[in-house]
Amino acid sequence: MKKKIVAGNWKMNKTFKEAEDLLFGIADALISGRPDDVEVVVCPPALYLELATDVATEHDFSCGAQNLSEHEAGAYTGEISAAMIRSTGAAYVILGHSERRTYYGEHDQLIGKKILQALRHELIPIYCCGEVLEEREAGRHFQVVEKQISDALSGLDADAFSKVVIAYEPVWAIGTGRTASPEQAQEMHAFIRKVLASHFGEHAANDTTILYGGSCNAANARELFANPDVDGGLIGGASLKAEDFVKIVNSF
Ligand code: 3PY
Repeated sequence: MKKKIVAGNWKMNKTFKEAEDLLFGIADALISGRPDDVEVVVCPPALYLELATDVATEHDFSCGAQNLSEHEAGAYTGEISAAMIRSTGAAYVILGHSERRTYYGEHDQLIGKKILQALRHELIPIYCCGEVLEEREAGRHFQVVEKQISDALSGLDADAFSKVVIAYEPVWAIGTGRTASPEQAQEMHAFIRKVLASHFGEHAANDTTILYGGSCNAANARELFANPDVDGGLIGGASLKAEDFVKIVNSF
């Protein structure tokens, strides 16, 4: 079932004390008002997940991790498993973010394995896809996103796919202050829905939550979220200030 979601991707930011302040800041700001039909998800560094899920449970929001291992358990120094993440009470995990693709060489076959691992442990994957600037300028953005989706998701059956959330994040809009225009976002989201329909059927595609990510902030969220195929946002920098983040939540 399609939901509206606003998810904050904190990336590698905040010390423990700062994380605590931000979590309580978000909780307080949400108390002052929020739409009933928007799920709020906070994705801090994994180290703070247990703290975050404690605050989230009391204040009616959810938490997610930013990555997980494709392995179940064992000798993988530095890795964090899906079972560990789930055991903190987290419900979501961001997978395939362009920073993981660019800096850690993650590709869609690996991301596909991570998606399966998340689903095995009842975590909802937020699968990120999106083209780089040269691909958009060369007019290949639809082709690129279609291939990413096919490579990472087409192995899922309809039931498994029904749990996946998609985030379209044009790489040229991440950390650059440049945002896709509402028209560009809508055009790509509608295209993604068409690709999903060809793999999983029209009904499943219409039920899929597709978020926009890439310099989405309190000033542009309303225009982006007004589009029929934009079901919310995956928020980077603007999720690091409680007031801005909750303004985005209230942009629906
Ligand atoms: C951004 O907005 O910068 C993001 O990468 C969100 O994931």
